[in-house]
Amino acid sequence: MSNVNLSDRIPNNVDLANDRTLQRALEHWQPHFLSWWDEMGPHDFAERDVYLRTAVGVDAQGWASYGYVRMPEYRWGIFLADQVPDRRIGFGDMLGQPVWQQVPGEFRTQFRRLIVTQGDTEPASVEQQHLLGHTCPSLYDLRNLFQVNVEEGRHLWAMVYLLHAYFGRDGREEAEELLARHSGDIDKPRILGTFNEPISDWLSFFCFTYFTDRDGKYQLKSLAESSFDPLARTCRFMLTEEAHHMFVGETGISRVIRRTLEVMKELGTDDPVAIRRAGAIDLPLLQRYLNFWFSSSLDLFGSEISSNAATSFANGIKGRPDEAHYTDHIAIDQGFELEVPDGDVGIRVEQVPMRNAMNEVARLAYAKDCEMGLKRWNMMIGRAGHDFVLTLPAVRFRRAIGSWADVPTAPDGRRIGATDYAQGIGGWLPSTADRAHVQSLMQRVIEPGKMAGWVAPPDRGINNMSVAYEYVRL
Ligand code: BYC
Ligand code: FE
Ligand code: FE
Repeated sequence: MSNVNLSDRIPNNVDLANDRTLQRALEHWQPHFLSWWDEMGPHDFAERDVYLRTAVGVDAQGWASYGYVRMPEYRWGIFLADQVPDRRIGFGDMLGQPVWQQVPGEFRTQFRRLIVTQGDTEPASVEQQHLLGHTCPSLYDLRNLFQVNVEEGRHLWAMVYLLHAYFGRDGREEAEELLARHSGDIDKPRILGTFNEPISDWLSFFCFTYFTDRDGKYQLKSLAESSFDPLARTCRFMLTEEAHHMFVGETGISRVIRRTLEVMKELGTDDPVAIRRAGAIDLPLLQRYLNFWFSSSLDLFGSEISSNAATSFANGIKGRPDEAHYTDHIAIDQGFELEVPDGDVGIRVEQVPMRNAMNEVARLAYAKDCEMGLKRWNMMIGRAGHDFVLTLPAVRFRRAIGSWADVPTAPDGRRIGATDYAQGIGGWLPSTADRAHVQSLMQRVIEPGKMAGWVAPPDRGINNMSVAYEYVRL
């Protein structure tokens, strides 16, 4: 079951060869995917050999194989984590009943919407990163970008498989639409806000993989609890790939900080102007990038009070991340204390039925996870003898979705007047000058082992190879 035949036209562990109709439908979609990749995927590197890992099975030991691959020849396939025998519904009104191998008709619309929303983010991120290869700070980083890109492409395959296999004609139509919407397109944008933001520099890429891929982790954890077993199994396997994406973000930001600290030491100053002149990224600039990407990613969890979330939980469609960590999986007579805006400047606590607050429960678990990197980064800064502290803004800062949408708050969560907000926001988010500085650093470095001047080398290479390995043959 676990092993996958990579010579199949569509590698899979779902016995595709024995479902000719489904196989034909996916083989019909495959060339559409490939021409989308050709047009919207990494610009200009189609002919290059890239040292990539490819999924070859789904067991913990040997799921990945490493080797040189040209990206258009990457073996995108369909991999579901192994079925858990006698798996039972883990939450909601049907707790304890057997999970579903088919989508119950009454929940079809909700499932389709969730799968389409999830599926939409995957190709969106590839589109956002379309041009980054041209300005890579090293071959090591270039390879990591492409690894993330091919795996997001595979995540699209994961959702398209579900749409084709379980949603008939509308599923096939949705699969086409996943290739027709485009990030930032005025007429046909991607569904969720963050996935229409440009990622035109590598600092944004590191922030995106730290914050936005981590939203992916939490959403996938929620969907991995689903009673619709094929969805749960797909998401469980996707989570194993997601870990590397967040690694790229966390180590990327760490390396930026390490380099900045070196420059601060060499110059004997923390003056941003001097640091910029020396070709590095000052910590206040980094803070503004963190503010931007964290607040944008928080919106991806939806509204604090959501009847959609309550219905999904009640019906066993979408659980909480790490549902097993809770004791009460029905959550029918629990409440959640939510801080909401009150009048012009106040805040009051509102009692919300727990099920309606499930988006917020997931968001808070996510925010806590985001703190871990900041702790590590602040330790580095402290150890270098500086008292600068990076912080995450409050979860209600700069929100565009939910109870705090368009409510002016300072990064520390204080409510402020609209004028103060308008005056402050320029200093809380990356300014035009910040972006121009970062952009000016984006000079491509492609000599094996060499790094751009704004980022320190990684501690180690990929798959036990040295940092100086030729990760992409140009
Ligand atoms: N932008 O009751 P509400 C990843 C919509 S990232 C625009 O508040 P609900 C990845 C919402 O659709 C993980 N619209 O929320 C990372 C709804 O619209 P309708 C992606 C938004 O229903 C990096 C309305 O507002 N996975 O994998 O609980 C690289 C009110 O809905 C936004 C998922 O999102 C927004 N930010 O939905 C690559 C999981 N937020 O129906 C990949 C699947 C909400 O009224 N999706 N809306 O027209 C879901 O679970 C849910 O759709 C949401 C929240 C989490 C988005
Ligand atoms: Fe993904
Ligand atoms: Fe990801």
